[in-house]
Amino acid sequence: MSLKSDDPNYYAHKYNWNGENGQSRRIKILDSTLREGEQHPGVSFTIKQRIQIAWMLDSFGVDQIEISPVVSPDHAEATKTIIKQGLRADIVAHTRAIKSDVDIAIDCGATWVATYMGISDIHISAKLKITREEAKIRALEVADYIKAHGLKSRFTMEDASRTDPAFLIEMCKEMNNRGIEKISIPDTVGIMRPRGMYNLVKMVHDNIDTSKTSLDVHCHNDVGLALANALAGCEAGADQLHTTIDGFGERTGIPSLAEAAVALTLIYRSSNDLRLHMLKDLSRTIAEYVSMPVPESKPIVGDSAYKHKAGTHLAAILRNPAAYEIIEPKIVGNRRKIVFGELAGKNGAAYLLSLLGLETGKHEAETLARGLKELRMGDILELYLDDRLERKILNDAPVKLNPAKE
Ligand code: HCA
Ligand code: CU
Repeated sequence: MSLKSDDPNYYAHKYNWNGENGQSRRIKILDSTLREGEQHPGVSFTIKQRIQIAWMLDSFGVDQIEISPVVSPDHAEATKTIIKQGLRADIVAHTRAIKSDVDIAIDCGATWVATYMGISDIHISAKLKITREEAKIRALEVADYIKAHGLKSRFTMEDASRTDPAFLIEMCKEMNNRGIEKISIPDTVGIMRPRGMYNLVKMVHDNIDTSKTSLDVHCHNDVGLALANALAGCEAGADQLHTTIDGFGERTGIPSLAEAAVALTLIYRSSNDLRLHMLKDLSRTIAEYVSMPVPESKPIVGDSAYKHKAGTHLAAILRNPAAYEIIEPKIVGNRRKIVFGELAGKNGAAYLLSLLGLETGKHEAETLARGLKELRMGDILELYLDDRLERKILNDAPVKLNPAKE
């Protein structure tokens, strides 16, 4: 899909697709709110909440939903019930690379199992306390066990970004030969830069038969690069990235579902049928469940994501919000607001006067703008501005606004 030249995002799109055809292949989403998300301090759901979240994620349109049945009997119960719902998304049971864990997943009725094992030297020595060779034997035994049970599976090369490439490739080839459907390449500690993640995923991609085994990327956000890194991994050949609602996860988490979904749809132009208008509700639901407010500045779903404040911005927004918005708030279930205060300027002031049915001449607008500054009270008032009707009031107002002079 290419944008028309009168679209405000047209040139940005050209830079983004320099030399490419502007249509990326479909990138899938695995959402791990129920597994990685619950690893965030303070996050823990009830069985009912887990089921509700799974339904919402499924109707939003993610491809896979990950949950760990091995954490507790309650998690096993939730996994079992969610699998029974017959959702469209695959339900992926996440377990350690241990046969008894896989048995728990099987008991829950899982058809998709993801096992993980740390394969960097530090994980092998400090966590597993075995040798590389023993780690490999253990991983392959579990892979064979999973295949013998006719399950679809993913193997996660935990701490892949800090693993000796020769060993990583050796392990990936073994899994590939066994017909393991997916390999996850995580940046478990969030150490990568986008180009590094690209190189890592490309290396694995070039060394396996991806018609048999596709690649997932799972990137941690320790330095704030998780989504950028995950997208770079997809550019290098991964076809699925991992998210959680609002980015919850171990420490600082992984990419947020909302940011990933909008990046894929709007910026990467990856064809999908995600119901983006559910994003704000998904975020609100989780915030309620965990009793943690969504930070106002959070992209896409935060309350300030579509607030406009500076006078120059207000002047433009009141005529055409595309001047400062790349996607309309209602598309992602959010709402636009304008903030009135000392920064509002005379265009903002004129609009406020028009809403109140007062005179909106140049003089009145300037007086109010000055008054707002002199109050020294910062932001005084916020108003929704989400439909044409409200802007029509402005357009019908007698005062001729001139943004160039603002
Ligand atoms: C963990 C490990 C993991 C696994 C990722 C995956 C990671 O927290 O137990 O299975 O794709 O970050 O490496 O989340
Ligand atoms: Cu993780």
